[in-house]
Amino acid sequence: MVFHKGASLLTKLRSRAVQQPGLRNSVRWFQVQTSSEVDLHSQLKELIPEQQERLKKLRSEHGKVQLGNITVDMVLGGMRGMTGLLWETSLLDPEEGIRFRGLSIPECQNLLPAAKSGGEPLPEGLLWLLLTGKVPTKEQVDSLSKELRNRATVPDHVYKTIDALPIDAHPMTQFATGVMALQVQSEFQKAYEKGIHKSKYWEPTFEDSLSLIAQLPIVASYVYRRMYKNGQVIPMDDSLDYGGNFAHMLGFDDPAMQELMRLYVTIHSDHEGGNVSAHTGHLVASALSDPYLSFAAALNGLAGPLHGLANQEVLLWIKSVVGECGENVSKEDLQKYVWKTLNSGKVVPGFGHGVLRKTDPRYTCQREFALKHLPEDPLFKLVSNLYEVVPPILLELGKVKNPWPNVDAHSGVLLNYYGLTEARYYTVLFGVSRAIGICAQLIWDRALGLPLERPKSVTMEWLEKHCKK
Ligand code: NMX
Ligand code: MLT
Repeated sequence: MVFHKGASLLTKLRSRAVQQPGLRNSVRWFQVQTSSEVDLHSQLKELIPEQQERLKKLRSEHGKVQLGNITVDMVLGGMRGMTGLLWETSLLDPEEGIRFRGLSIPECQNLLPAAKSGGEPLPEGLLWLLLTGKVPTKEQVDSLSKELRNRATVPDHVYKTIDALPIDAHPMTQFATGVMALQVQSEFQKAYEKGIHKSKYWEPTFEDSLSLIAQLPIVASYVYRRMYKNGQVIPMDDSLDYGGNFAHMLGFDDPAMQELMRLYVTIHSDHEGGNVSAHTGHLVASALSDPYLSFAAALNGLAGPLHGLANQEVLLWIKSVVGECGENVSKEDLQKYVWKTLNSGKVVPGFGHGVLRKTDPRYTCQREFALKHLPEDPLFKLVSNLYEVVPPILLELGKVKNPWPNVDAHSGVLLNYYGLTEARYYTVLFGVSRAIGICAQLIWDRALGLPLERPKSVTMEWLEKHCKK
């Protein structure tokens, strides 16, 4: 049975695209599959030559067009606002939030195939969309689910490598170590050692990427079960899709938790190219490091508290609020707690963003999920109160560019509600999800022959002299 909720939305989008040329560009890639005959690999093979031509034309016709000025502030300020990367799979608008190949999160929820009627999108469908720019049919998604299950065998040495770490090593350390151990199976590395022609790089990159994506939930759930469930591992269920299986292997069989996992993986998958994890993956891969090496590097960036670890920090912070003020904390006491955090030189986790200037739509869709499934949960109510209390305080500080909540402000209370209470583990879930975006772009990096990334750096002395001229 095919669950395509979005037929009418699709018609609306198409007619809007015809009326508005700007929108037409943003949905340039957007198509719905009409046939399920071709597999993902064959589709990519078909798409690559036309995209290579497109890039060639862009370069030859517009290579010298300026995209803005680089200021000293940008160089000293973490390159904020500096356009410097090509990233095809998604684009972030500061006001609207993320679009995956032109589709917003609500559009993905409407258009991508689901496990059940009216349900959350299947992450495999998003992977297909990111790779091809086309909304897949349910049959195509099912066949990709099956392919991922077929690739989901983790070599024994990976478990042994993880087991060599202390049991209380941070879950992200255990997870990234597991990914490094997976690297020994890299097809790209083998092909490179044999002297593969550069025009073929994308093929072993595709192989490695799919195997990596397939095996990550197994490694991740191994870490979880090792740390928190006495090492009792749960095998994969062949009747389940990617997100459902991940929840199952972690030990959660509530259908609502499986739906949450599908949504979670989908919305955390990609956030254009400049965020720390995506950028790191892209940078490392630009040296022709294989997908395992590149993704392990990305994970190490994700493990930082200003990036992916913020989801852990948020739940720990919320629990510290409850510890000090109780579950039914008043807004006045919440305000005091926020000020106490700020006055002790810490950030309020889950608020602010390097690009976004409005509430993150990934926060909004998690809020909608909570309103539907857990409206009475005390921690959800606390998160809702924080939405009112924190932004005015951050604005009062006078330096915060975006006082609104980001994706991490909400994810923890949803997971906690379904029993996944171990906050230190949360960034691993983000990591499994982020592989989908990073690997999809990485395949295109190789297909388009993108070069080694090597920006110029300067010293303070150089800047001082330059500015005096
Ligand atoms: N709480 C307190 N101070 C903040 C916050 C916050 N939530 N957000 C920004 N600021 C401060 C920031 O530390 C900086 O202070 P200073 O000049 O003293 O160094 C000042 O405001 C200006 O920063 P912005 O330009 O607004 O933000 P920037 O682009 O540098 O950083 C974040 C973006 C996301 C790192 C920052 O907002 C932050 O630290 N947020 C809390 C951590 C968080 O939620 N991270 C997750 C981001 C999403 N993700 O998943 O990766
Ligand atoms: C992400 O999802 O990567 C974060 O929101 C951080 C970012 O986009 O910079």
